[in-house]
Amino acid sequence: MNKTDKIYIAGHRGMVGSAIQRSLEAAGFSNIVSRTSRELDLRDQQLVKRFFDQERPDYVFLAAAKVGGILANNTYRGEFLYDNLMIEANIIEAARVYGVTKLMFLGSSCIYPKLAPQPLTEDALLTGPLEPTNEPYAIAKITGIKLCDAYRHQYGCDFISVMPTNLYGPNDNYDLKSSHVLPALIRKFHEAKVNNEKEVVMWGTGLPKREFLHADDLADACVFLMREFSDYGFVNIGTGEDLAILELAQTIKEVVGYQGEISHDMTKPDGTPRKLMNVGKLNAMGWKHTISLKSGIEQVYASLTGEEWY
Ligand code: GFB
Repeated sequence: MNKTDKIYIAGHRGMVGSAIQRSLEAAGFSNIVSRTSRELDLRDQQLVKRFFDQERPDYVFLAAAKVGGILANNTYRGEFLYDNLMIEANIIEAARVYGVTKLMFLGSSCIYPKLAPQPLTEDALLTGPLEPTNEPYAIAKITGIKLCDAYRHQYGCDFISVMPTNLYGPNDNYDLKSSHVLPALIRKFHEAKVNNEKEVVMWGTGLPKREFLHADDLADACVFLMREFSDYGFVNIGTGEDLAILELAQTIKEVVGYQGEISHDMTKPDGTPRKLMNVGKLNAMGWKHTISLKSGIEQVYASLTGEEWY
């Protein structure tokens, strides 16, 4: 990737896309194109083709997706499957037709079988049944990986895939119905502190374990892999460390400075018991995360002043 190459970031307003944009700009890349979802509906094949015809990007970061936490995934199952299939198929096909030099497709750690051996190595893909709460999203993301591999095989396209673990960072979603656990708990603890509430209700048992990566670390890894990785399959991106959701809640409680109790809403699902990434492949290539979970949460909490709900 040269500094003047034209780079299209699909999903530049989201947490991941905006982090990739910051990372590229900091590294001196100045020819970045993007469109909001209002300007370009990525589910519309004709519009996507027209955009690629006009802009002719050299590189594509495919970070646009319909995303959400466990409840949103489980509720809007049709949208999570259809929207994500359309977005990735339209962009990957247009990238082929309009001769994109290299494309990176971003997936998710939920592509792995629910009970795959931990930590999850890349070869565990398609070795068992998926976690039911996010099966539609996972199937769409698995299809994206397979599309990149099939296009590499049939057409020689340099299209690669990466699988990030659970993410957090600037531009996260704080809507309590659709968000992931980390932003949801930041909001819940903050509001409980401000309103002097006696308890914060978290979902499920708190026993499932999750790994969390700051979006800035993810973006750095994506730019690194765009340069260093060109092959079939994909590369896990994570920290290689996880903790129980209850431990996460206690960490956030401490950062926020909330003094009350934590209780559990057992009507909400736990989801997959554990999804810890094996990041051996990425580490062996020379990349490691730099932002610890505690300092990342402190950083996010300190910069929430602009958030509407805050
Ligand atoms: O982050 P999360 O929504 O998604 O939930 P997943 C992780 C765990 O935190 C679950 C618990 O066990 C939740 O029950 N949890 C506790 C909460 N309190 C809360 C809360 O207030 N809000 C939320 N949202 N969770 C998603 C997948 O799975 O992760 C997606 O559905 C994607 O497909 C994404 O892979 C990264 O980690 O379970």
